[in-house]
Amino acid sequence: MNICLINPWLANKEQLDTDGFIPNNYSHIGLGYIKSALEQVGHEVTLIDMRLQQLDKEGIKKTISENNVRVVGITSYSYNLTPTISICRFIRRTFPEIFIVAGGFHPTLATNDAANMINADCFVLGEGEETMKELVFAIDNNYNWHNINGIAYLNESRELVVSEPRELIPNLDLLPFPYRMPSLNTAVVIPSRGCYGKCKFCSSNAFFRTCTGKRVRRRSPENVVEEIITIVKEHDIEFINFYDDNFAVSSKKDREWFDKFHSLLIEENINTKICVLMRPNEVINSESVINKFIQVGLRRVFLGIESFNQNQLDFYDKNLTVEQAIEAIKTISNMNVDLYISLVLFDPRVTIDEMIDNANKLKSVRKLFNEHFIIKPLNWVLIAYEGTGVRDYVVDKGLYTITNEIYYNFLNSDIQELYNSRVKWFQEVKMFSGWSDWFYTKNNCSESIKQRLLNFYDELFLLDLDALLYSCYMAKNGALGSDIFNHTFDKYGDRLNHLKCLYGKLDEELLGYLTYTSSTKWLQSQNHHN
Ligand code: B12
Ligand SMILES: C[S@@+](CC[C@H](N)C(=O)[O-])C[C@H]1O[C@@H](n2cnc3c(N)ncnc32)[C@H](O)[C@@H]1O
Ligand code: SF4
Repeated sequence: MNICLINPWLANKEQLDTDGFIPNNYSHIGLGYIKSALEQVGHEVTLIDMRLQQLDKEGIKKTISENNVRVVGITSYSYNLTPTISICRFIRRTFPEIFIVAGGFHPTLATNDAANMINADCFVLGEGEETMKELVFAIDNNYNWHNINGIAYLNESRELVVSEPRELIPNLDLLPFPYRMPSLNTAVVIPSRGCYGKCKFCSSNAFFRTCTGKRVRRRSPENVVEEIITIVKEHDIEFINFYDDNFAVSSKKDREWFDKFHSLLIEENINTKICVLMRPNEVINSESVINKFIQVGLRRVFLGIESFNQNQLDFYDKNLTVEQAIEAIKTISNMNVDLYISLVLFDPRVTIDEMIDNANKLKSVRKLFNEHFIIKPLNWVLIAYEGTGVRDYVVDKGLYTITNEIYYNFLNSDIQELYNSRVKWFQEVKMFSGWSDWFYTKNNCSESIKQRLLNFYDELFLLDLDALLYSCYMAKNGALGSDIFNHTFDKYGDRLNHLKCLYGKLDEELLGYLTYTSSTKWLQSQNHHN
């Protein structure tokens, strides 16, 4: 049967251009897995990545018409629900006979909402490889598909029906390698699925908990290395992003896994640059493993630090102390590997004193700045995704402004005023978020530009924190958002203008080096080619 899988466009073009650290060049691996699984049992599958291919609805229409498609599968996140709704509506109108399936994080975690908003015949919950194969088999043979595990649909009375949960795939080695679109110079590999963490804000934690079966599953080192070899041979790849939720190295079992993986990389003489995501606690006492990894290509570690305030960490159920967080940062920044940390400033219940504590500690962390470790500031707000504990908290406290929105009011009115002022401040500094990928850039630019960039980031970080602390004290004294912003701007406007000037000069000199720019160039060449 002919099937078309779609990764929708983002909410708007501005989001695409200001994704900050996110290069716009990843092929959607979740859909890549579904495509390979369906092809393995003989189906013809076309994958449309609207973002990567810069395709609009007409592009979808053309692909569906040319390929005689009977089933469309669309992936849906909470952050791009609006385009998902609009694309499904368009497909329904243009091709009423096509069976539409929606899967991914939003249908899994907000099934009722997804079913009522997205015009699809069936929603796949949890991991989709097996469910989609069974669904397509049933449709192909005119069998009843309503009893398949891991799905939901609206019945004739528009009531939501949810079938038995689908078990998580126990042995990931049995899956065929995911299809990947040719993309610039970066590939995503998923060596494991699931995480032992219980973070209250985390959709991934919530997603895997909706399913039955073992949550954390790691592919064998042999299987991961075989995929890497395939990627390196078939695609012109410079970076490989390991998107495990947590690349674990701390337990005895993890270290045995790593030793095998390490020896295979050496045996196969693989030379690539690898980035991993890790919980900070994994790093502590793991220097020797990480150093070994650096020898075979580890180039960047991403740590979810979240906050330097213990109350915030505790509210998130991060199971981490501030001391551990700082130790993890120190450990990595002393190594020959780049460090990226993820932070949250605002959450539904944060107080001004906690915010001040967090900002002051952040400022002290700046002392660790070096070419491996810089922090890009700007606005970090905890999002209350459906299915998470933070969402439950927000609902419980009646903090929602609009139903089905991920945004909320803050419990504390001074934080609300501070936030309102920061939204305006962000308008002033958001131009800087276009600096896509320092870690990539610095390896490609001259020593003098590198130094100027480092100074620029340092000044930007300090300015943002000084402005934040100043705003916090005003909010603590009961000032309103617009006053907080105006006074902060009066005080820091000159420093901001100085940075804008620096930015303008660096921007011109750096055009050739940014991944952001090169991926834009690549997209243009693809369009030209088409
Ligand atoms: C890689 C990744 C990225 C990459 C690439 C994203 C991409 N679209 O490919 C980058 C770095 C670009 C990225 C960015 C962001 N991400 Co991200 N990212 C991930 C990560 C770590 C892995 C995704 C992945 O490849 N998983 C492995 C594959 C196999 O799983 P999958 O894609 O979910 O697909 C499976 C099932 O969901 C299902 N399925 C999915 N779609 C469909 C469709 C059909 C038809 C069917 C049948 C089944 C099905 O079957 C698949 C196979 O089993 C996840 C966390 C996670 N554990 O998944 C977060 C995650 C998806 N990201 C998230 C977020 C919030 C973001 C950002 C908004 C972060 C930010 N603040 O900027 C941005 C937005 C990106 C953008 N603007 O497009 C959230 C989404 C929350 C939500 N509820 O929607 C997640 C869950 C992280 C989290 N802990 O909350 N991300
Ligand atoms: C893959 S984790 C980082 C690595 C590792 N799993 C960890 O938690 O330390 C993803 C990061 O995205 C951020 N994040 C996840 N869910 C979020 C949400 N709902 N709102 C804001 N940021 C979020 C958090 O900072 C989190 O650390
Ligand atoms: S450790 Fe990271 S991936 Fe795991 S639950 Fe917490 S935020 Fe999510």
